[in-house]
Parts: sequence; structure tokens; C-alpha cells
Amino acid sequence: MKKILIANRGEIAIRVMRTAKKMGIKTVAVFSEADRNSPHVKYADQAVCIGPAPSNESYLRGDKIIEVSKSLHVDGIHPGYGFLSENADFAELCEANDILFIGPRSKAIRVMGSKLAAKETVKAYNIPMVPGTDEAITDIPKAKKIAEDIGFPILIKASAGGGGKGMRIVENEAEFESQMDRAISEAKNAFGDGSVFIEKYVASPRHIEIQIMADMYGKVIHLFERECSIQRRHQKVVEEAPSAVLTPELREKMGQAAINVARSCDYIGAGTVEFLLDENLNFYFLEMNTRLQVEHPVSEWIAGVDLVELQIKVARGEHLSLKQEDLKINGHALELRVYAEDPMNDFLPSVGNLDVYKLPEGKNIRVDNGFEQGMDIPIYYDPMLSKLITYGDTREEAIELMIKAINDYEIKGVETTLPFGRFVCEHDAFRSGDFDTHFVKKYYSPSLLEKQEHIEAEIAAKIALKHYLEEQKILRIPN
Ligand code: MV4
Repeated sequence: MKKILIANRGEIAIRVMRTAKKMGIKTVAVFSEADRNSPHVKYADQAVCIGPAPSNESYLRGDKIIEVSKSLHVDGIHPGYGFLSENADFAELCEANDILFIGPRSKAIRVMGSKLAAKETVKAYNIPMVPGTDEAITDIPKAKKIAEDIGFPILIKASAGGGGKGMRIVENEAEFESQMDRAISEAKNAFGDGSVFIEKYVASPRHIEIQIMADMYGKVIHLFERECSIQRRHQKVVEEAPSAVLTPELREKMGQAAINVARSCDYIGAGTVEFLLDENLNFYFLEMNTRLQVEHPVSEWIAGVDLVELQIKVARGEHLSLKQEDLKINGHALELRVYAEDPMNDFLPSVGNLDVYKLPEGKNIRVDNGFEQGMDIPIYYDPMLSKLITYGDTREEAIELMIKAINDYEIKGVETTLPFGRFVCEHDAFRSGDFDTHFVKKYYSPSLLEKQEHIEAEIAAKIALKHYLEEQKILRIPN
């Protein structure tokens, strides 16, 4: 593999190119008209404009990306996350054009993209699943009987959904039919596929995911778990590895289950198997994400691997040389997603210009960034600016360093989720490790953030005053 094209933008495009360069592989960036001056364009060896700002006219144009790849003699395409990364048709188009798609084969993407097909596929592998139906519901009275057997509340999920899209809680049997009707028509509208199924609703779960890596010769390893329960409306905010609640035995069990999920679909490359973990530490398979994830750096840090390097190696046919028994967890890593969103105003995108943009630096701090000072933040894409990742020998150290690094950011021009990240890191429930997916809903409100900012401003003012008075003393000493 001599040259790869990165079909993405922002921090992940740069992150992939960094590893490609390390491996001596040439890089091609693609960009939209809104991203002409973006860092990922400058960072690449070659760059090609593929269309206007809207994603469906640029970063989602698989046909154009293939065309560019052919004319520049690209060997492989790395899709990053989002955009075309889980588009089975695009992976197939790459296969048909003899360009390596750096990811699983299109078949695995297609199976895991359908939640019902995924359940069907993993069934033979003894993977724990939430009680529910495993076929699309066509007979509503029959489904209602099943719901009564399972016990309310239940959850209706769209087969073509995922990541929380197309879900509906049904509290009791009285509302079953109406919710079912709505769920089906919603699914039809949103995904063009009205297939829905039901599951018992797990009320206070943690969201634990396992990173896996597979080569094309049937070897599959796992790189431990990530705890992703700190999320807001299905948008993860803080992720960490390892989880504060897994025992080595449970980790081993979940790791093996994840490996089996990968085996069930002949998976190749990096993938993530999502589980729910209930209060009694029972785990249930939810879905598999067939791409590199935003939060992959926390796994890289504790496992001591470069996941993009492994992706490229297995894509070009190398054997995985890592052995499961040689892998172990070292220390603790945390990631905060820094969004240009206003935590005081319902996390509305805060568009504008990055008048000041200075990033924290130092030992055990990693910032995966896609922006630079002076840039406008385009309104067309996800408003994530960068990811702040910190590491420590212990969870406490990683948290303390996260707070320090948050304070070392200097951003003017837009509001960001940095103060919200500090709120999470300072919260007792987070620090104790005793939290679930309802953390934000349960504990966060803008007024609490205001209070915290106020206290911090007061402390800062007091420190400044003390300095001032001390300086005055010094100045008053006569010569
Ligand atoms: C669930 C659940 C409770 N019970 N399934 C949301 C994302 C999608 N992957 C599945 N999700 C959930 N499925 C059952 N049977 C609760 C969620 C859920 C959730 C899961 C992970 C992380 C955050 C979440 C927030 C709300 C709901």
C-alpha cells in the first residue's frame, strides 16, 4: 500500500494521515468548498476538492471519491467515522473498483447495519441478548402478547436504526398499539424500512463497548472495554478505558462475546461491539459498529496500540501479530469531546470564528484536533472541534489531569463544551464511578454550571487580588 485516500475531514482525517505518514504511505485528502483552508487539506500530500459544502454533495459522494482515487492511483480508502464509513454500498463500490476499503467487507457492514439481521447472525454464537422479539413485527396483537410476557416497560426499536435513533419506550399495555403504529411509520419515514422489534427496557444501564480487531485469516482479538455512559441524547461526551466497574472475569466474558460477534459476520479490521450492562452486571449485546470510533484513543492508550496502523496492516493482508494473552491494560485514559456547542443554552451549536484557539500540551495529554486559530466553524458538519485525551496511572490521576488540561485550553469566539466537561469531571457521581446512562439528565443543569463557574471566578479573583497585594508590598520596599 503506497497511497491512501482519506474520505473524511477534521480531526479524524488528520489522525489517520498521521499514522499513514509514520508508515511511509502517501496521503490524499478530499475536501468540500467549505473546507478549502482546513488543516486536513494542508496536512495531506495531495488534496482534491470534491464538491460544494453540503455533505451529500461532497463527503457523501462515493462515486466522486472513487473517481479521484482512480485518477490519483490510490491503493486504499480510509473512511474515518461518520460519512461513508458504514455505507455497505460504498464498500462494495470500492471492492468492485479494486480499491481497498480500509474496513470490513461490505457484507459485514450490511448485516450489522440491520439490527434484526445482526441479532439473527449472532444467535448461533450464544451471545447474551435482552429478552425480546427477533423478527420484524407484523402482527401487533401477537407482539402485544409477547410484550406482556416480557413485562413493561418495553422498548420498540427500528431495525434500520441504531445509536438511539428510532427508539420508543412503552410504559404500559394501554399505549402499546398507538406507540407501535407511530414507531412503524416513523421508521418507514426515517429509514425507508418499517421493520421494528421489541425488547425489555433495561432502566438504568451502563453503556460498555468492546474494541475488537480482526485479520483476514480468522484471528480476532479484543482490546478491552470503553465506558461510554456519559452521554447526552445519544451523543457521547466523556469516554474512558477501562471501566471502573468491570472485574477481570467480566472483562474476559464480554471480550469473548465481542470476539464471537465479530466471528459471526467474518469481520475484518477494527470494530466495536456495544453492550448494555445492568445493575447486577448482566451484559447484553446491542449492536456492532463497523468502523473506527471517535473514542478509539482511550483504547490505544491503555492497550499500547495504534488502531489505525493495525487497520491498515490487516487491510493489506498482514497477519495480526498481537496475541490476546500478551495484551494487558496499562493505566487509565479519559476522553472529552470538545464541541462548539453552548452548554448554557441547550447545547445549541455555537458557530462563529475561532478568534483564539490554543490547545493544552504536556505529558499524558493528547489532543486530536481538526481546527486552527482564525478559522470559521462551518455550519454544515458536526461541530466537534477536538478531542482531549488524558492518561494516568490511576483513574483519579487521569481525571485530575483532564481538569487541568480543560483549564489550559484558550478558546475565544465560540462557546464550547469544555465547562461541561469540567462539571462532569468534578462531579461526585462521576468520580466515584457510580453512574449510568442517565448521568447528564439526572445531575446536569445550566444553573449548576453557572454556579460552578461563579465559584471558580471568585477563586481566580481572590488569587489575583492576593498576587496584586503581594506585588504592591514588593513595590513599596524603598531602594
Ligand atoms: C436499550 C436501552 C434499554 N433497554 N435497549 C441507545 C442506543 C442504542 N445503541 C441502544 N440504546 C439503548 N438500548 C434496551 N433493551 C437503553 C438504550 C439507551 C442507551 C444506550 C447506550 C447509551 C446511552 C443510552 C441512552 C439512552 C438509552
